[in-house]
Amino acid sequence: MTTERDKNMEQNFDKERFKEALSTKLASYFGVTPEEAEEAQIYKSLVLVVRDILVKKRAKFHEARKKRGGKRVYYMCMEFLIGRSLKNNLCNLGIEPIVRETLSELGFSLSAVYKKEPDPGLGNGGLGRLAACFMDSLTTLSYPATGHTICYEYGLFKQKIIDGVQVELPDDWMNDGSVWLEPRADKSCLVRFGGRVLESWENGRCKIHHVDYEEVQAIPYDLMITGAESEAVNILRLWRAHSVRTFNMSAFTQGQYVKAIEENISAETISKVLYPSDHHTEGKMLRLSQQYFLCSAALQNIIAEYLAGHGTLADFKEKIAIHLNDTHPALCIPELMRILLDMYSYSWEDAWDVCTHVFSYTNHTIMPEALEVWNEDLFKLKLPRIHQIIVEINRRYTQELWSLYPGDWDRISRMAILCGGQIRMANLSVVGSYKVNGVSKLHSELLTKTVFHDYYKKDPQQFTNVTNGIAHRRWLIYANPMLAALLDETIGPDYRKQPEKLSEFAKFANDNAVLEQLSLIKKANKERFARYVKEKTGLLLNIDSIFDVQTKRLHEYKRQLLNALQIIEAYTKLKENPTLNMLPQTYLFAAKAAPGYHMAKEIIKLIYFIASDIEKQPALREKIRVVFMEDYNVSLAEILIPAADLSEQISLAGKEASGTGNMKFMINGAVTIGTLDGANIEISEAVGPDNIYIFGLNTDEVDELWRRGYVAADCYNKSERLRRAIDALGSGFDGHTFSELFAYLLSGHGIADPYMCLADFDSYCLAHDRALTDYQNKNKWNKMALHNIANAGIFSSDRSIEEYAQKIWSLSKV
Ligand code: 26W
Repeated sequence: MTTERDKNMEQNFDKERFKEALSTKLASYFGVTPEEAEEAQIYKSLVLVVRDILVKKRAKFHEARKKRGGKRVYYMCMEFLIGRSLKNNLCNLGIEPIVRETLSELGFSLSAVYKKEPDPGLGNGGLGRLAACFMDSLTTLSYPATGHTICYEYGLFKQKIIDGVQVELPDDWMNDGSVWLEPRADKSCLVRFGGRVLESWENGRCKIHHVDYEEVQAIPYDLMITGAESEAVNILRLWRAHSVRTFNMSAFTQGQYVKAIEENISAETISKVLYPSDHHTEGKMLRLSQQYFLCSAALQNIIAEYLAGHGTLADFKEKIAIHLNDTHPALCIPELMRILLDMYSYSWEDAWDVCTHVFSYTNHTIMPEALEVWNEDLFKLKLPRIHQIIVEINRRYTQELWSLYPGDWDRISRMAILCGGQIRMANLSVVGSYKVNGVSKLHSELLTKTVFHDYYKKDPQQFTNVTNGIAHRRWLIYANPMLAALLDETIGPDYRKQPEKLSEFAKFANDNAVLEQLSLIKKANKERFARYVKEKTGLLLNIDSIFDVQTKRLHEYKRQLLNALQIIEAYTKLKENPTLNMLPQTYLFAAKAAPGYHMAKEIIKLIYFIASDIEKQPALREKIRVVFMEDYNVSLAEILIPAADLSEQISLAGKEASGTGNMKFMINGAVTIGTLDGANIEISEAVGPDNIYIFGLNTDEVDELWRRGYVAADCYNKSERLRRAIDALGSGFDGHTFSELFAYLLSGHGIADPYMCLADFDSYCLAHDRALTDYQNKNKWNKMALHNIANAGIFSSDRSIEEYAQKIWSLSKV
C-alpha cells in the first residue's frame, strides 16, 4: 500500500538526492568522500540525513498542531527503552529500500551499518519498553505527544557472565549514540535542591521565599520519533543535569582546585546513571533527586511552552494531559502545585483543581517491595518546599476522609499520603490523579481489590484498565520481515496500520501451503539466530530442535528457577537413560539481574552451570541444550523472539502485572506455555485453549494455598519428578552445588519457596510434555502458530493508545 505521503517521500527522496545528501554530510563532518568513508562514518552521516528529513516533517506537524489547537499529552517516565532508531526510522519513513540500494552501490551493507548504532539501554525492562512502544503508536496515530525522561549518561549496565557470575560493565552509549539527539540549550531551566523556606505576608497573601538552595541546570536533548505512514513527528525530550557554574571561582583561586571540580561533578551526578533495579525500591536520595529533577524540568518546560503558545494558563487543564508512568514521576503533582502557587499566585483550590484535571497515573506492579516510599526527614532536607506542599495535600485530603469516614482511623491512615514518617508515592499518585489504570484485566482488578481498594470504594469511576500492547511494526514487521511479507501476500498490508486485521490470517488455518511457508519462515529465523549465536559464543545450535525461550528480567517471581528445575528433571532422566528417544530441545535464556540481587544471581549461576555440564557430554547435548545469552537488550530481543517456538511466561499467578514479552512472542508465531497471570489470561482468551499451554495455580488458588499454609516440602514428598530435580541441585552441575537454592526451595530463611515453584512444578512438566508431543505434529504446531499470529492484533500498542486517548486523556488526532 503506497500512500500519498509515501509518494511524496519517494519523489523527494530518490537515489541521486540521497547520495548527494549523504556525500555532503560525509564531507562536512568527516572530510571524506563516500568511497573513502568507514562504516561508522556512513552510519553517522546517514543519521544526520534522516534527522534533516525529520526536522522538516516536524516543523509541518508542529504548524498543523498549532492551527488545530486542542489537547496534547505529556508522557512522563523515568525510563524509555527505545532500542536502536535507524532502522525504525527508515522503515517508518518508507525510505529503507532506496537507502539500502544506494549504500549497496557505494559498497556498504545497510544491515552492517545498522549494527554500528549502540542500543541505548535507558530502561530496565517492561515499563521502559512500554513507554517506547507507546511513543511509536502515539506518533503513528498522529496524536500530539511529548515524552519526558532523563538523559542518563550510562544506561542499564552491560552484562558479562564469567564463570557463572554476572559482571556489570558500564553502558557508555552516548559515545556513538548521541547523534540522534539535538541539544536544546535555549530550553534549559534551573532545578533547586535543599535550602530553607521562609514565609512573609505581603498584601494579605503569604509569600514563599526559598533560600540557600543549590541549583542544577537542566538541559533538554530532543529525540525525534517517527510514525509509520504518518505526518506526525513527536519528541522525546531527555533531560541532562549540568552544573550551573563551570567552576567555583573563589574555591579555585584559593587553591582548592579539586573542590571546585568536585562541585561540578556532584551536580552532574544526577543524570549520570540509570538505577539498575526494578520491582525493588532502595530509598536512595540520588534516585529522589533524579525524580524531582525530571519532574521540575519537565513541568517548567510544559508551562513555558504553554504560555508561549497561549499567553495565559487559563485553559491549561482543558488542553493538557500529563501521564505518570508509575509513581516514579509522581512529584510532578506537588511541582505543578508549587509553580502555580508560588510563581503564578494561584489559590490552593484553583491550583489543586488544575492538578486533579491534568494528571493520570498507570500502576505497573502490586509487589509491595516495589511500592515507593521516601523517608520524610530526608525528603524534607532535599526538597523543603515540595515537602510543605505534600504536607498540605495530605492535611486537606485526610480532613476530607475524616468527614467521609468519621472515626475510621485505620482506613484513613491506610489512605493518607504521609504515615509513620514516610511519604507514600502510590497514595500521592492516586490522590492527585483523575484516572488510575492497571495494565491488564487481571492486574486492574487486583488493584481495586488490594492496594487501591480503599480508594476504589471511595470513587470506583477513578479506576480503569488499559491492557498493555507492543509496537507491532518494530516487533513483527521490522524484526520478522519474512513473516511480514507472507502476511502482505495473504491478507494484504492493511494490518500494518490496522493490527486488528491480522485476524484475517485465521482464514488460512487450513491452507497447507501457507502453513508450510510459516514453518519455513520460522526455520529461517532460527537459522538467522543460530548464526548470531555461533558468532557470539561459538556454539552450533540444532535448528531442528524446539527453541524454548525465556527472556525477561531475572526475578524470583518470574520463576526462571521453575524453568531450570524442569530442565534439570528432563536432563537427569536423559542421563539415566542416554538412548531415550526424545525430541531435541534447545532452552534459551537471556536476563539481567539487578546488581545487588543475590538470589537472582544464584539462578543465573545455576542456569550457566546446567548449560556447561551438558556441553561436556556430546551425546546428550544433541538432545538437550541450554544457552544463556549475555546482555539481553532490545536488539537481542529483535533477533531472538522471531526464532522462538515456545514462549515461557511462567510467573506465579498474581505477580506479573501484564507482561509484554508474551505479546512479542505470540505475534511472531511462538506458542505460549504460561500461567493464568497478567496478560496471559487475555492471550489465552484470544487464542482459545487449544493454542496455548496453561498450567498451574490461578490467583484464587494461590491465595487459598497461602491461607491454608503452604508447605513446599509436601510437594517434594508427593512428586517423584520433583524430587529428582531438587535432589540434583544438591549433587550439582559441572562441579558446582547449589545448596543455597536447595534450602531456599525447601526450608528457606523465612518461607520456603516463596514463589511456589514446587506447587506448580508437576503441572508445568505435564504442560511441557504436551507441548513437546504437539511440536512433533508439524501441521498441528503450524496451525497453532498461525492462530497466535492471527489473534495478536489486539495486543498492538495502537489499540492500547486508542484506549488511553479515549478513556483517559480525551485526546484527538491532528
Ligand atoms: C523503584 C523501583 C522500581 C522500578 C521499576 C519499581 C518498579 C518498577 C517497574 C514498575 C517494574 C516494571 O517494569 N513493571 C512491569 O511493567 C510492564 C509494563 O506495564 C508489565 O508488563 C510488567 O508485568 C511489569 O512487571
